[in-house]
Amino acid sequence: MAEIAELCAREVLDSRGNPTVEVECWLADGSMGRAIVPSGASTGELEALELRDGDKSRFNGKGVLTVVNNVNTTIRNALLGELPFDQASIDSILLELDGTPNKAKLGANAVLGASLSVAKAASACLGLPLYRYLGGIVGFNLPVPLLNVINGGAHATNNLEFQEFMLVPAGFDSFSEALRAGSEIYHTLKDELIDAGVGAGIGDEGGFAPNLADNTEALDLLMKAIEKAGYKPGEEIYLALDVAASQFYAEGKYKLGGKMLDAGDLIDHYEDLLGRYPLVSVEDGLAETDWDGWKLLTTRLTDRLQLVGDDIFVTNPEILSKGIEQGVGNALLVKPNQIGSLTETLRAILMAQGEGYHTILSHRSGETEDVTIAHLTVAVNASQIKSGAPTRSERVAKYNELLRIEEETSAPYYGPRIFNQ
Ligand code: 2PG
Ligand code: MG
Repeated sequence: MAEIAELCAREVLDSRGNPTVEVECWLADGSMGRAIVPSGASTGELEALELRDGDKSRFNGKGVLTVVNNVNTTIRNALLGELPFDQASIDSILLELDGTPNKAKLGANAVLGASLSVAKAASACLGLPLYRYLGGIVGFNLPVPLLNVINGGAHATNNLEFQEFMLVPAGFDSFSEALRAGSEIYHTLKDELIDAGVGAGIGDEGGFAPNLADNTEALDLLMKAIEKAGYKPGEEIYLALDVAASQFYAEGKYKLGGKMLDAGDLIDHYEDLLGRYPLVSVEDGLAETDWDGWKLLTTRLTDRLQLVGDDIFVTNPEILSKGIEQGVGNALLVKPNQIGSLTETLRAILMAQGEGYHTILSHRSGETEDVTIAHLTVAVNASQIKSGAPTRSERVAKYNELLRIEEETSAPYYGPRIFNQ
């Protein structure tokens, strides 16, 4: 029997140099699963609680020794002797143990680390890659990568309000060709930024963080780089934004380019951008508390744009179901650490897909070498993955894992089938 024989955690560093938790689950047969939990910067208000020590003498208060201790004592005691193969029952033990609606007692980072490490140990024990263990023979598509090549907002110290400007290489026959195009355009963009004298330093997700006149200049630079690299915008390469609008929203107004806009003005702006650029996706186009604005945005643009809910849904099945009922958005951004367990993450994904919402597995701005989201993407047939720029190992690790899966499975690329092509 391969029951859980040991569960242990340690404090490690994420890509921003902040501490985070790594959990190992060991089974009686010697199989091991290891998971590292990422961390966001532009977090949704209703995300499950990321527990930190608050002890200013270590890591500026960001240490996670309490979380490590919670895994090594309370969670370990509850899971020792359990079989790892029924993920739903493992996660319900964890949820009961925590007992709060937002995992405030043990910390969502403790619960998720444990949850994922058990799933990985189970897959190792069966000799299956994680995507196969979780997806069975049903998970077999390779996602379109959303490559964040210009960073702004909370992920950079430049002047761009929009957080992410992404390349969407959907018009290719394979994931590897799409990724190659993304990489080539990234390097062309770098030359362009140097030539323009606007700086080619990078932000948290590996994209460039130039100071530009406004957000539209970033889109113009992308268009130029796509063409200069020899690709066709609107045919091979599309554009996507994560506006992260909650970050510049206060008292019912959006502060953009020195102007105070209401939701309707901002929707007009997106409509204008749609006419000028091959824009296919806008994430968090309005603030997470602006539900009326979101309804208007969806009514007006749902036929022409993928409208992705990140901060507004926080991968929470209950909030998503409210969103579906009220006609909010048409796509779900999926971040396992927003909700804090694998089972709840899968529930949110299945709910979204059942309602015809696209699903996009996502990294966090503070990432690690952990590649779980690449496997999850394939397991659930998500049409897209968002893992930052095609540079920096914590970002590229996910794309590289998808290259391996592509080679292993000859899985078809989602590209040509999305965005109504
Ligand atoms: C987002 C994410 C990832 P963060 O807003 O979509 O790009 O950022 O992890 O900072 O919330
Ligand atoms: Mg986002």
